[in-house]
Amino acid sequence: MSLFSGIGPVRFEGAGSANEFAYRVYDPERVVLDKRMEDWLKVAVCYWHSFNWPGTDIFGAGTLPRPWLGTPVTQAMAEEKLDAAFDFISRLGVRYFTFHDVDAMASASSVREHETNLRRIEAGMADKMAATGVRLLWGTANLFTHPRYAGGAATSPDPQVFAWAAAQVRFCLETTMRLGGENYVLWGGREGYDSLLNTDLSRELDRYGRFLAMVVEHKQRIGFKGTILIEAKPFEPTKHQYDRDTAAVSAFLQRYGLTKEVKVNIEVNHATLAGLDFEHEIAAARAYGIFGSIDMNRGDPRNGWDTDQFPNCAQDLVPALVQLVEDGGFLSGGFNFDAKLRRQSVDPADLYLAHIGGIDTLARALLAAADIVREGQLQRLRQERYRAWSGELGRRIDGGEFTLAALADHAAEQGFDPRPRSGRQELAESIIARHCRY
Ligand code: XLS
Ligand code: NI
Ligand code: NI
Repeated sequence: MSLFSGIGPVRFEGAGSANEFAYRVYDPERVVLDKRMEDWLKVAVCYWHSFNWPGTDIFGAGTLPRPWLGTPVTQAMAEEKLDAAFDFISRLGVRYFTFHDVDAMASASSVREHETNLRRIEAGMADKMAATGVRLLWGTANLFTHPRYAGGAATSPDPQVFAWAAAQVRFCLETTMRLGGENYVLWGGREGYDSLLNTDLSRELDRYGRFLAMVVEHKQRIGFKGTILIEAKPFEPTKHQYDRDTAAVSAFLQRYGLTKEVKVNIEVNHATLAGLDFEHEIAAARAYGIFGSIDMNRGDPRNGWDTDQFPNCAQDLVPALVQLVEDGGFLSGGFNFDAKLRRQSVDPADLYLAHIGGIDTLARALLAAADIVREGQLQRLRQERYRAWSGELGRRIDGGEFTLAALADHAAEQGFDPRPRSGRQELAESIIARHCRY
């Protein structure tokens, strides 16, 4: 018995169901373009928002009943949380989970105690995973909550803080590997600055590069086969975060020679905070060859915070899902629901309703995207738009045959006088809209 035992198991009942605790669209077994829906989406429940966040905000105390929370967290409390988390995840019928070290373990005040307490909860997790079949999409170390990280972790002015961060990542990477984790995530929560007046940006970037190189070296040393992922975010908690978006991460990885080893975990609300579309971040990651995984949520268009709400509009997600379907799915990533309840959603039922709604939204977007890719109209529209590049002139430019001067001469000789052509944007938008019928 746990806080979440009153509900479920949640099953697919179809569009006509009146049961709010059933999936109307998400059917794990449904085959979409030769792949089971569950394998396309690889849905994960996150430990932190779902079981570790008590419903506090900057003005108010916790509102959600989470009896296993307190200061310090004892091993018994960590185990009660583990029971509740796996009870919820297996009743929800989801195959993956994600966690930060400190979300799951008993509180620790020294490096040694941290390792011991993480190992203890790892043993409990391994038992739960074996008993339920739930798998680990990724693990991560929390390098931002503890006061020692106020000035950064890898970019801290204090090398002892850098060393603490190294220890946490080492232990968490090893735990993730032993639990069969498919990826390992680094979100640089405090890797940035609040003021340039007290910040040596150049040294901080080099330290961050050094830290990441150490993580990659350790991954190789222990033989972790999963993917290392960086999660970009432009600000919050710091005023400026070094991993502000996928393009910045790509440039950073190139500068420190890590493009082959590290990919990105793209979060919807982080993209929008950066002033970018979610689908832009995916397109950029694919173009740079660093697309890894997705943190699913949404922001509120009326404010500039990382509100981490559950997604509820399938149409917004279709342009991203089209790209995923074109790629044939994730290599090692998945859709981690990095989403949290509102403070007034105090019933255990609300956590189910939030995930069911979000997962059905994702399933709707997947079905629409699969239809679009199968029919091929959008792809043809794009091919047509660039068709001139398959002609002689395009091939010669792409092939590097012209210098700038030679091309200028050629344009003058031939008397080029190109006319604007329709970009067919409204048609492309209509294709997306009319396929949203699930
Ligand atoms: C915070 C981040 C965090 C990461 C994991 O904004 O999204 O939840 O996903 O550290
Ligand atoms: Ni995230
Ligand atoms: Ni976030």
